[in-house]
Amino acid sequence: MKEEEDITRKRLNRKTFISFGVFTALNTAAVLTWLRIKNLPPDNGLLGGVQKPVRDVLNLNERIFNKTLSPDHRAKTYLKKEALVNPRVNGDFGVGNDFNPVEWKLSVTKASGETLAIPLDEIKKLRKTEIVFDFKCIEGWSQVTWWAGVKFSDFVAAYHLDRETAMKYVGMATPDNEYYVGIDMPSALHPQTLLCYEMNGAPLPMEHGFPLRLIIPVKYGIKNIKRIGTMYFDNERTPDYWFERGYDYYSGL
Ligand SMILES: Nc1nc2c(c(=O)[nH]1)N[C@H]1C(S)=C(S)[C@@H](COP(=O)(O)O)O[C@H]1N2
Ligand SMILES: [Mo]
Repeated sequence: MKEEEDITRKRLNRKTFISFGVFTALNTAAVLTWLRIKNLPPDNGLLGGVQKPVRDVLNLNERIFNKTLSPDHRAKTYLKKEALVNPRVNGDFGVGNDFNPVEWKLSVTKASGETLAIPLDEIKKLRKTEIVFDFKCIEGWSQVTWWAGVKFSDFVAAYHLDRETAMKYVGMATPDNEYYVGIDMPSALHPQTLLCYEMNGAPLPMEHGFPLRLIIPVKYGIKNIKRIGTMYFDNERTPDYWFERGYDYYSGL
């Protein structure tokens, strides 16, 4: 009995020793690689002030996330009967109960500083567009869903927001400012981008962003802000909730 225990202990010791050795070797390799990258001269020209291996990874990210957007780059569409009847709800920042639907108006800050307050009825009078597409969340799930509203491009045309759309970015925030997105203007003006007030042929449910949300099929779910309260324009990137938490600003598909 005693002898067996001894043998087991020796085996264990040997295993621990090997594991520790491998662990140390891997760590040393990682630290050496890091030191090598850190000590490379950052190039302030082409590489934008970071070392080459770091820039390579950033470039790869950009290639993946920021495909040049052209109006012919369309998200695939589906038939209405393919849409989910009860799509899942994800993300409730700025979509809480402390909200008075009766008082809601879309607030649009113009380039002049003047603010428009547009009721939902007025938005519903504009040409209605529907889309069924595969809504993709960055968490790794997607679902085919059916939405309707006014194209962002029709909306800005109806309200003569040309000085505004000549700027590079549009920002949208929930009425309580808890959630906010920044959208590059080409993506906002894309023909599939909607200011949406209906899901599955019925008014937008509260948890999906009543009364008005953004549906922007060329971007991940994070950019599809629910319950828009305010809209504003800028030549600099407007604030973005998930960008501030490390996600890609464009989050394009
Ligand atoms: N106001 C607001 N809009 C939001 C979010 C949020 O937390 N708050 N989450 C986003 C994320 S991550 C996703 S995937 C979609 C989900 O939309 P759904 O709940 O209608 O399926 O909403 C987006 N818009
Ligand atoms: Mo998401």
